[in-house]
Amino acid sequence: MEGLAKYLDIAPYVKEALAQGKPVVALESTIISHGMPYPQNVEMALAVEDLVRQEGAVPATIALLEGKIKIGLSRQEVEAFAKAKNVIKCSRRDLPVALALGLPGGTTVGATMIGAKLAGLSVFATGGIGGVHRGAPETFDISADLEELSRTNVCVVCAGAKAILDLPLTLEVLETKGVPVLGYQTEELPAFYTRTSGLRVDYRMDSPEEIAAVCRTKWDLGLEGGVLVTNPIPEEYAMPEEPMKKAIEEALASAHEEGIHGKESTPYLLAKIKDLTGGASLDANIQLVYNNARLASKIAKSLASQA
Ligand code: PSU
Ligand code: MN
Repeated sequence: MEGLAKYLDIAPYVKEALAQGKPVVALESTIISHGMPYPQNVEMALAVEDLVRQEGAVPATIALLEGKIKIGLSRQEVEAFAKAKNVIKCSRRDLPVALALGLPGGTTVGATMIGAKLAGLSVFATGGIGGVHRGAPETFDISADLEELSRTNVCVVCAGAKAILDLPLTLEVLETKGVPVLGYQTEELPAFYTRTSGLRVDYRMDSPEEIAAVCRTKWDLGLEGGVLVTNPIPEEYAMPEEPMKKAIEEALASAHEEGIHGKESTPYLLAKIKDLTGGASLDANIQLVYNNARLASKIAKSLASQA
């Protein structure tokens, strides 16, 4: 086998869906390996796939297994992956290493976009994208997710950038990189655990069809890069603002004290915030992923119907 085919393993059910022009929704795997503890991670990963199916689309969880970018994991693969201890968190720079050495890899938003594009999928649901970290003017910690959004043609549905980030700076970088930030039924950028941030999105969209039309138009024009859809967490699952702010501040302070940096930052902060909120932030995180998967399925259906 040569070239790309050597590294890409598309599950037969995904291939079939693509051949028949059915809507497919890509799902990431760093959220499984590094974003949530076991066993909630496996419960979330399987439930989100069921939700996509219920919406009439086909789910394709993407991860690196045995030297291949696997597009569409089986139930057994999801279960084994969720329990594995030696998984590498992979963004663009890690992909060639994990694949060449045959190491298991969780794909971040950025790396999942790469996998999705290679397989021909254009819609992807996650929790929250990475962005510009607080203190980035000194640390230069800006998520590779933003770079990927600027170059890879995938529609990413998220609940906003994670509230642990510097949201105004994240929006500035997205603007510079030409990534439209769309608010689903909102003018305000959602902040992951909460529905509000005090910041505006670029454009409000009221239907999945409008979002699909923006994606199609961007790509028809040959404008490279993604479209970012921000979908607020449902009211009933949103975290209260003030305690959340405090938990985030506290988590950031302990990350600083412990010298956490680079790719460890986001997993550390998510885990710390979970502990500080007595597990409530994890419940919110799971619910916002479900909400995003539902919307992504509708967008994928609209794109597929007009292909
Ligand atoms: N969304 C979640 N939980 C997560 C992530 C997203 O609800 O753990 C992951 C995604 O894989 C995203 C990564 O790409 O966090 C961002 O990591 P970093 O800040 O190091 O780029
Ligand atoms: Mn980073």
